[in-house]
Amino acid sequence: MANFAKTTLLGTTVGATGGTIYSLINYWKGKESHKEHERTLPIRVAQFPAEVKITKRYINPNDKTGLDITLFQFQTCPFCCKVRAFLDYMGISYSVVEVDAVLRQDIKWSSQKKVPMVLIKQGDGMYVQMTDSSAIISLISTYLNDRRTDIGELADFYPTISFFDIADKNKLDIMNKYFLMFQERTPKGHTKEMEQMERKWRTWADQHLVHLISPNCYQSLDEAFETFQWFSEAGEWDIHFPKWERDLMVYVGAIAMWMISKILKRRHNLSDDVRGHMYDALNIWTSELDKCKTKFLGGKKPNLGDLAVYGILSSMEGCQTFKDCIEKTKISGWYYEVKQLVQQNRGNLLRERIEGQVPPLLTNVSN
Ligand SMILES: N[C@@H](CCC(=O)N[C@@H](CS)C(=O)NCC(=O)O)C(=O)O
Repeated sequence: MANFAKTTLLGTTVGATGGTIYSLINYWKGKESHKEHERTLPIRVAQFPAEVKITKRYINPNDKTGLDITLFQFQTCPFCCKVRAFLDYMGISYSVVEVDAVLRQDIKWSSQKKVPMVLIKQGDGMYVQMTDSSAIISLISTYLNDRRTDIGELADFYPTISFFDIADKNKLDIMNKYFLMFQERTPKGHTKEMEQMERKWRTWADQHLVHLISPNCYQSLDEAFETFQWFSEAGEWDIHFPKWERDLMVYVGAIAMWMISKILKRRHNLSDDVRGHMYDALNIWTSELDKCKTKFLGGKKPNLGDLAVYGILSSMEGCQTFKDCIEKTKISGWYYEVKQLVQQNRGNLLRERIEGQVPPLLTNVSN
């Protein structure tokens, strides 16, 4: 009995001491780790990944930017639609790699697993790899404003930083992603207020509007299947993927997204009336446009705020949610005006499926 008491006491003491030491180590490690905010510059890739298949290109004969951009995307991902809306509106030529959302073979070479992702050729022939739709748009906009600095050099204005969020989770984000780096060359007529307004709505599009898409478009299993049928159509999956892969993407994707949308709905504190939240958001946007008393947020022409909201909404154009929004809100006038400009400025579509080395972007190619 005495032995048993001794052993118990010893066990408890060792356990308690071990536990305390462990907690203290974690406490100090945690404290220290909060000081470690890594800052990493965008990745450079020496050669275009040989195994990647270019699915199509948009070639604009009027594009004088000299940029060589490859966009890795899912056709109907809202963030990818945002990048395309921007590139198209700006009349920039680019190549597209349509990534299989389930198997993702075309981004296997990359340590970054999210789309949109771009590879942009730098002056030294290497490719700078950028992720995050807003960072991509800010980087290219910065370059369009001042083409004297190489795009590779400008990319270093957008490093990835690690930080701890309010739930003490270690997160990564891209610094300055809503900022255009005008340096000493601010465009004529550009004001601080305009910049702040543009940034505010770009942020709203990323932090609020986009989070309403999944809970709406995958609200029920029926709606999720209908949405994935639209993805298959819009992404031309019948051209790019064999039937088994297409079916896998539609069935696995629809069921997975239907389940994930429930988690997203809770995460973003949405009630069961998910359509109501979407209508409210669009009413906030159209009231802002009314307040501006101009056609677009950017005045006579769309700015990056208009293009962000348009791009995100365009991702669900074939879905029931979109049809309901057109019917139940005042979004359609502004939406179709932006769409017309985006389509009118877009380069000519050149379909191809090239394996291996990518030839340079061609110019003067017509449909
Ligand atoms: N903040 C990023 C979000 C990108 C993002 O979440 N993309 C999704 C597709 S819509 C993705 O790649 N998800 C795959 C994954 O998280 O592994 C951006 O603006 O580009």
